Parts: sequence; C-alpha cells; structure tokens
Amino acid sequence: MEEKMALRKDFLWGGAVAAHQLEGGWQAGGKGISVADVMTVGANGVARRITDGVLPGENYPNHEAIDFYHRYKADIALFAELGLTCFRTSIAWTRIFPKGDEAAPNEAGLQFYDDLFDECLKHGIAPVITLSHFEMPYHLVTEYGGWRNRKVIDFFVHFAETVFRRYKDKVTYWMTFNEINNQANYVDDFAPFTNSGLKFEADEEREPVMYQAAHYELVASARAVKIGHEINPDFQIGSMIAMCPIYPATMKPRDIMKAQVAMQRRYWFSDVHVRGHYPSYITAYFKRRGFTLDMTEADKQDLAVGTVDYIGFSYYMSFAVKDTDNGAGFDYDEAKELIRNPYVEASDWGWQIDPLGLRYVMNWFNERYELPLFIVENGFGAVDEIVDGKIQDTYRIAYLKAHIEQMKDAVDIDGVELIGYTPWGFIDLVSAGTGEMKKRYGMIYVDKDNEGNGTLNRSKKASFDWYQQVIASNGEVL
Ligand code: BGP
Repeated sequence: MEEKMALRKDFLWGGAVAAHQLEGGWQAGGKGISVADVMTVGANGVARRITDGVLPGENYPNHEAIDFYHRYKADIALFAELGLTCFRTSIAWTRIFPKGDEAAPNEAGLQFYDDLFDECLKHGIAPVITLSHFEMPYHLVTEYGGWRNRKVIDFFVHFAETVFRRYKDKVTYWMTFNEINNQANYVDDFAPFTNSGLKFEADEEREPVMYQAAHYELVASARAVKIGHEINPDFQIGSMIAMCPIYPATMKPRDIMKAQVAMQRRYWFSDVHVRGHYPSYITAYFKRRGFTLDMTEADKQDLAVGTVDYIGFSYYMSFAVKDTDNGAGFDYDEAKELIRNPYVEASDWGWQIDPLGLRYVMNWFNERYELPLFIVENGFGAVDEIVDGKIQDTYRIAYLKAHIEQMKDAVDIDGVELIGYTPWGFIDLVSAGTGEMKKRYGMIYVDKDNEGNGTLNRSKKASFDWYQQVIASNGEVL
C-alpha cells in the first residue's frame, strides 16, 4: 500500500497580519507617516483614497488599528496559547526610516521590532517577516512619486539591509513585497504600489506606469535578496504572490486560451522572482503594446542573482473568464469577461470560495518552479455576531477546514513540499481593501467597530478552539 506522507514535523502553523493593519501607534516612537496612514475608509463599493491626511471628518482606520503596538505582549501570549509556531507580520518601513530617504535609521523603531521578535521567540514562535506590505513612507510619494522613481530602489534596499543586519539572528523567513502581482489588476493606480494616487482614463495610460513601477520593485526585491543572502546564508527569502487561479468558463478553445493569457498577465511576476529574468511572453506583450521600460544591464544582472528561495502566496478565491471575442485578441477585458463561477459559493464580498482551487494552485506552482511553498494567507472575511457572549464562527471553521484538507492532499497525494500555513487576519484587524473593521477574518475577536468605537478587548471565537486542536495534532484533527 502506498504510504501517505504527513505534514512535516517542523511544519509552521501560524497566523498572518501586516503592520499597518494592526499596529496603530502611527506616530509613536518617531514613526513617520506611511501611505497607509493617509488612506480613507472605502466601503460599499467606494474605493479607499490616498489623501494628504488632513481631510476633516475622515476616518483613518490605520492610525489606531487594533493598537497592537501597545498590546503586543498580551497578544503574543494569546498567540502562544493558540499554539502558533510562527507569526507572519511586516515591518513598517516608517518606523525604521520615517521619511524613507534618511541615511541613519530610527533606533526606537528598530528597538520596537527587537522587542516584538524577542517576545515571539520567548514563546517559541518564529517571526516570518514581510518587508513591504502595501505601504511605504508618504514622503517618498510626495517627493519622488513612489515606485515610479528609480531612486526608490536604493531607499528600499537600504531599509532591507538595515533590518536584515539587525534581525539576522532572530528571523529566518522573509518576503520582500506582499502580493507583488496584485497591482496588475487594478484599473486605477492602486495606492499601495506606485503610491501616486493617479487616476487613469484607460489601460493604455495605466499599464506602462504600472509595469515600470513593478520593474523597479522587482529589481529592489532582487537586490534585497542578494544582500540578505550575503548577510545570513541561512535566510529563506521568498516571493509573495496573490494567487487567484483564472479558469476558462467552458471547454471552448477561445475560453481556454483567454484563461491562459490572463494567467500569464497575473503570474509573470513570480517567473521573474524565481527564474531571474522576464519570461518571453511578457516581453513580447510589452513589444506589441509599444511599452519600453527603463531596464538596464545592471538591473538584469541583479534579477539573475537575487532569486527567491521559496514561493509564499495568498489564496482566497478563484476566478473564471469567458471570452467575448471582442476583437482584442486574447487580451483580457476584466470588466466584461470576468464571470461568476456557478459551481462555487461566494462570501458577502463576492470572493468565490474554492478549496479545491488551493490544491490546484499548489500543483501549478510546484510544476512550474519546483520550490518549497508557503501558504502565507488564506481566510474568510465575514461579519461576525456575538451570541451569548461568544462568536460561533462555524462558517469560518468550515472554510479553513476545507482548505486545510486540500492543502494536505497536495502534500500527501501530489507530493508538494510545503513549509507552513498562516491564515490571514487570525486576530481581527483593519481590512486592506476597504479600511473596515467589520470585515473580519479573526479567530480572536477585537472589540472595535467601523466608526472606531469599542474597548479593543480581545476574546476567543469558536475558531480559536478549533485551530488550537488543528495545530496540536499537526493537522490530523480537523
Ligand atoms: C490580501 C492582503 C492583506 C489582506 C487580505 C484580505 O490581499 O495581503 O493585507 O487584508 O488580502 O483583504 P481585505 O482586507 O481587503 O479583506
């Protein structure tokens, strides 16, 4: 009989968050203003806006977030009770370099993460760190135009080198940019990436700006990986890709081809991270569209050297496309061709729930790259209600259980190498997409509402007890 493989003994069971979505303390310890600090709440279909941060009456939810900055010790004790063996968070660039272009770092900011990581390690929890999770110093935006400017590469690399040196004995697993490929999907210039707040009338204007900014980020990432490996050869530095597979709506050859091209447009980023060069399908696309990027020989050498050690990715949902034969070849028109998949359910926010898709993408990554995988985000955003003093979030348990089952099958049956699993927002925090508190992912409830009212007290949801036994049994008891 075929022997079943189990999850590895040192499998990292964790939870994932990002600095600006939970820390608060937006001006504490000499922290500078981050792009995330000047973004408004966007809800009910209204996009979050990047402002100058002084609009009267606007709610800037990241200013206080869930006040992890002041409460991290008690929170980490609770994470330890949950049984976490790793904790994925990010370093706020503005705590280390408040404006982003300084030569010397801010010692108070460095000390904060020293204390935070020490607290984790004391509880046997390994920090897993993202360098840039949807934010950058606001000053780099106003002075330099964010990632549209090549100079920002040097500022980022200086930041990366500073924290790599400081935490070289405390952190092993790193990621450079959160969901670096997500910027390919936004119709407007999504603030967390190029950080310019620009609005574009058409793809023709947006795309060259986005690709140029993405190129600078990829070079910055590669240079950081190279330096990180020099500082500590044991560092494991990964890519972080937003993985939403795009299925063809039918077996019609045009739908299948359309889905393949749509996948290429989303996933060329990880090809560059892993292979160290641009895939020919994307350079052919640039040529066809007449995009000429500022890409030097030195950039190409950096990309070739700074390749990643593993693939970190988020997985929440899958998409489906239907070709409309719109005369644009196989270039995908999201507004017209993205369809609702009738075979899967969706969350209140329209995110299509597809556990088997997780196994599918694990195989896709494994076939393509043969690198270890790390599921660094997965979760279910919902409005939770307290009934008799506790949130019985059975819907969240069902979502996570179904995904963990598929994850185990990818390991057991398909032979995929998997480092760990860190469900997103396992403690309630500010939504990145909407700035709301009511879109909750947590196993730990935080008492705070959309308007910012509440005690900020923490309490356990039913999913806390459930995940605790999952971890204790290394995924055997679901
Ligand atoms: C990912 C981001 C996270 C996060 C999560 C859930 O794209 O990396 O920062 O918040 O999605 O998204 P949202 O908060 O919009 O529900």
